Amino acid sequence: MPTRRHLLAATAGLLAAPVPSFAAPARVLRAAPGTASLGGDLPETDVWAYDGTAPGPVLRAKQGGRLRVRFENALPQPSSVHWHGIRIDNAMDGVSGLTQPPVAPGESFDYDFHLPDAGTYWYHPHNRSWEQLARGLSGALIVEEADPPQVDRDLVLVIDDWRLDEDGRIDEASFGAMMDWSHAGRRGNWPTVNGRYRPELPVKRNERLRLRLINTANATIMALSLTGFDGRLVALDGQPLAEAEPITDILTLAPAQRADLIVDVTAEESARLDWITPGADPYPFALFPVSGEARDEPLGEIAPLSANPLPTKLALDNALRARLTMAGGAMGGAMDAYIGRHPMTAMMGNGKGIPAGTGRLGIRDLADHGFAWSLARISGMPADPVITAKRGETVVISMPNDTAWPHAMHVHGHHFRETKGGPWRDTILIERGEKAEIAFVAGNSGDWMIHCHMLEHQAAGMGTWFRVT
Ligand SMILES: [Cu+2]
Repeated sequence: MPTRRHLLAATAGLLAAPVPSFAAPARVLRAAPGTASLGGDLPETDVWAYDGTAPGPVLRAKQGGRLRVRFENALPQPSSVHWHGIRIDNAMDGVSGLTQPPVAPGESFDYDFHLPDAGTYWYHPHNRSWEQLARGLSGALIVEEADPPQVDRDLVLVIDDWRLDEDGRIDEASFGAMMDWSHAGRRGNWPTVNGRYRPELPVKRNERLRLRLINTANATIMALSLTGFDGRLVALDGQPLAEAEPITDILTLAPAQRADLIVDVTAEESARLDWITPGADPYPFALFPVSGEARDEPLGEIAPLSANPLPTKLALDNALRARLTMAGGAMGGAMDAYIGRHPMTAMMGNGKGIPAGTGRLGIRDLADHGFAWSLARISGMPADPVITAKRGETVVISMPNDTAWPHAMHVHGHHFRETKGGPWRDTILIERGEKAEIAFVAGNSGDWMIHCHMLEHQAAGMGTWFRVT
């Protein structure tokens, strides 16, 4: 029987020993109702925030290291945190109802995962995402290279659009509106960069910047244009491009997509980031007033970033193949589908009740239950995975978009490329009537979602899952 003296001695010994690194305390990330200054002439807006800010804090970690975060839920709803784009342990993917139970109000969950890839990622809730993101919950996750490119400053630009009512409050009346769910999703009327309407971000002439653009909007496809900068596009969705490419006149970012640019400030007075909409003048998202000079001449050539250790050998000939046809939505013609029977389906739909074990339903019946879209003729999460792959196996998924709307399809835990070539991505925009065929190597074992990142589309049925064994 140990005595009190023994215990004291043992404790003293522990305190004297060096603290092992795995015992380092996790960073706390607390989601709670709060307020935010969204800029312009708005009064403070009631939002839901991580650590009191919307967007949440920029989390930074080193490639090859671990991220340990204790998520505390002080929201009035269950929630969970998804680490978008990270090739992650499945148990840490943060999908409520699939990889973990939702974290109840007042509860917490410890996330602890390895970071294999450098790049620009982000985090957001994966329970009632369509409401929780629209209320302000999202933030940037930056994984730093061991050999970062030479820049003067690294600027994270979280691009969002809020839907506010006439009093400048978050428009709650339209949460769950079928008009959004079956059309383009919830589009906003208050564009912000880093949570502020048209912020002014001072720069110096000939300053070299790394710009990390992240589209955290619920549903808006951002067509962006930069003026007064000269540089290169170096990464998409966190993954370095093989070559540093010229920046196109319009840079399109679908919801959840990211772009890393390395640019030199060439403007004399002010550079800008504009939002381009057809038939309208460019709309300034952010202004970059120039004061002073970083150097006489811009720095030289911009080199590509070092590649991440992705599994890039795609065995297309022996691949496991699946077809996920997108159907439904307004103006999409007739659709019929089975309602999925996975427990998560209940969290996706608008809560009007899911009939158990339903047969095939027409679009009117689907709409009655909060569904408007299907993948492979199922609305919501199927009871069984759509694909079961062995770890290391190449998977090819063909995704024809048979709807009248574009969709931004996101694969969890994996980066993929189109079989016709192109960059590695974790989210791909597929226009109406188009078809994408993507390929990736099945990575970590577990259950992974594939869904539209237009969050109203996901909620209204455009989400499914696959298993890696
Ligand atoms: Cu969609």
